[in-house]
Amino acid sequence: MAESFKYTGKKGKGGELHQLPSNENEVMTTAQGCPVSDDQNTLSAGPRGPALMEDQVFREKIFHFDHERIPERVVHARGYGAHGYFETYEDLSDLTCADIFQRKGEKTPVFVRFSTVAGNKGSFDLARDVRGFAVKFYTQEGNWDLVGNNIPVFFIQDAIKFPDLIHAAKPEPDRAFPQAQTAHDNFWDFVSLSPESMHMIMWIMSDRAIPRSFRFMEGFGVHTFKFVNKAGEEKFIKFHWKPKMGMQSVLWNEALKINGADPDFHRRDLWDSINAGDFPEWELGVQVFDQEFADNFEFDVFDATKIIPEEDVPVTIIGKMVLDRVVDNFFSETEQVAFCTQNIVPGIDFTPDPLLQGRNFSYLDTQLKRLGSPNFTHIPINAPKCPMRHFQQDGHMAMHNPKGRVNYEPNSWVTKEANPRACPQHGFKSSSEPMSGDKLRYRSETFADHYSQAIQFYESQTEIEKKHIQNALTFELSKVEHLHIRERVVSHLLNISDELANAVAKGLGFQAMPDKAEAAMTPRTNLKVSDPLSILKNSPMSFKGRKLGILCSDGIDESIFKELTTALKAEGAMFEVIAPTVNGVTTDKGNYIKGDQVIDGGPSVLYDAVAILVSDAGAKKLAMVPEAKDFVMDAFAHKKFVGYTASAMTIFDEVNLSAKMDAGFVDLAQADSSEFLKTLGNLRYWQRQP
Ligand code: HDE
Repeated sequence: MAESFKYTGKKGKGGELHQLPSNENEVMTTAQGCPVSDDQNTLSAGPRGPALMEDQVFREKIFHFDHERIPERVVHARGYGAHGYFETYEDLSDLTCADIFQRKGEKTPVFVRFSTVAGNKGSFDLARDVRGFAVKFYTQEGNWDLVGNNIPVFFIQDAIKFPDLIHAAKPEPDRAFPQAQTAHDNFWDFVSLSPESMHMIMWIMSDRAIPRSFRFMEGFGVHTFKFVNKAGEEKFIKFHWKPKMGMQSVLWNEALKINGADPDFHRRDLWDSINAGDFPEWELGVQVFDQEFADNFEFDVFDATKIIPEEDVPVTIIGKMVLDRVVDNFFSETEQVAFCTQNIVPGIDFTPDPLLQGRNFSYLDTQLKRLGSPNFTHIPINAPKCPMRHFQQDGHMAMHNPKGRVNYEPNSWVTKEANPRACPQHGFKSSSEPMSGDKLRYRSETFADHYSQAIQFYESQTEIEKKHIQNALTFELSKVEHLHIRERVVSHLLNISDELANAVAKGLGFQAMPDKAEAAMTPRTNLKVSDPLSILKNSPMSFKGRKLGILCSDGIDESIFKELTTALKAEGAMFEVIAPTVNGVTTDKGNYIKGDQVIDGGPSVLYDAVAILVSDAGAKKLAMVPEAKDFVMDAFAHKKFVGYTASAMTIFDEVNLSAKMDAGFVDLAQADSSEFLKTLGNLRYWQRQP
């Protein structure tokens, strides 16, 4: 900004300026660059007269504001993004010629957007829902978008059913509720009439659908893709993201309460951890298999309602992704980022999976609607970071057009600008596949097995996780008004597990069990249990990256507080001080500890575990505060570990917990902090049954 534009601090004619005069401020301008003298008072005819049309500053400001919104995404509207990099572990040139996988140790910039599916942009983070896990790799041979989810299968097998699925899942059209949840008639009506969704139903009724954080969830490319090497040799690929810190989910009752206490729980978690320098990491793994495996596998590898168990084809880790930078501006980056499944690069290719084929149309199409111009690739977050040379031109908001006289091909000009030419050696080539068949609307018979992998998923869970699936189904169906829909769902469950069907039928108070749904193919009951399908069988055993809520009062034991918080920091864990006032508390040594939350602002559902560090006098006061009592009772009910000192017993007495104290309660005056942290690594005291 030129020196002459420095703010002068003079009063505008119409009234007071709201900015403090300062030589530091740059002069505000209109979007056309014209310096503005007063942007708080409209030009008017006299101090109390009507506004004047002439006021171009007013008109420009309001005009722009009126046009601030763009259509939210038709699905995955609520999301949160971050920047980072992908590091290639090994040269994979024997498998693929994708440039990103050629050089060990190379780092490629990425942008990631996590999302929920059904809720609108302003909905809450802990909806029971699939999470989108979309990664844009800015490779040296173009942008590669791996637009995946945190669940490796999908509801439907053919993209033409997608509008029906989403209509059924979103709020019902007459009443416009419920928001961000599938617990209503239309959803369960649709899925119970689409048995292909039963495997996915097991996943979304499991704890995968209520992750503790984006940082603690897996991601999947879902479809089978292809890797192609320089020699044109192909392998089939399934992509997996494995969180370095392991998986973790919340309990359903916690989710309900978190949504009230902090609807931004997941986005805040990502923002906070990146800003704290605790950068989330995932490793990228691939399952690699060939045509022979595909021909002999029990299911069709192009059917997106099926997984390939890791026991059959192990996941080979090929690199890692680190998210190390939050966005500068949510709208410019997270909202405007445009993922397209069609964005692949030489060395990666599609397969005929009918869901993937349909997606390749939908994503490009939807970006035009959302971003308003075919030039959405000119928006910095979408622009490749490698050179681009083509003859596409003009259109709304074109930021760069081909230079010079030539904008067509073939041409015989020899200028540099006229030179981009398709290159058979280096350009993207679709892998060649023989095709034949009649033009018809097919659903392949190889897609007909709808229950076998649902059984495998259910049987692979621990008893605790099975119970959660039973409870989730009971909860969801209890919100369904029509008995015949509830019954139809249970009739499918009978094909998956009698135990599950009985538990849900009992939970719903059924008088009689419906008949088993007719299966297009007899379900296989011989699929082996697969441990990677369970979250709890793969627990991280560490408190790193997790958060302890420390409920404090004035007069607390400073040495215990210091020892505990030093150990937490050393572990790479976070903590917050929850105090009677946000100003904080004074310790027994007269020192001051800053508060992070007041008691009703920091309920225990926001933390992975809690500590109650109070003085005798503090405990007496807190025992009378309903929110402090909820803090302790919820922590207990949610099977959290509770660190405490003797004074806390006054609060435990008040909420009738003293007699129920179990090994999940750790006396911090007895155990040292490293022992407590080791215990916290178990994340929950599952043995505590209600
Ligand atoms: Fe999407 N999906 N989808 N989807 N999807 C969109 O594209 C669609 C599917 C996924 O953070 C939309 O830009 C169809 C599977 C993610 O910006 C839209 C079908 C998987 C995101 C669309 C599917 C996904 C989207 C809406 C059935 C996991 C958010 C806005 C064939 C592998 C990306 C947009 C972001 C978004 C269409 C099914 C993942 C309309 C037609 C399967 C993570 O184009």
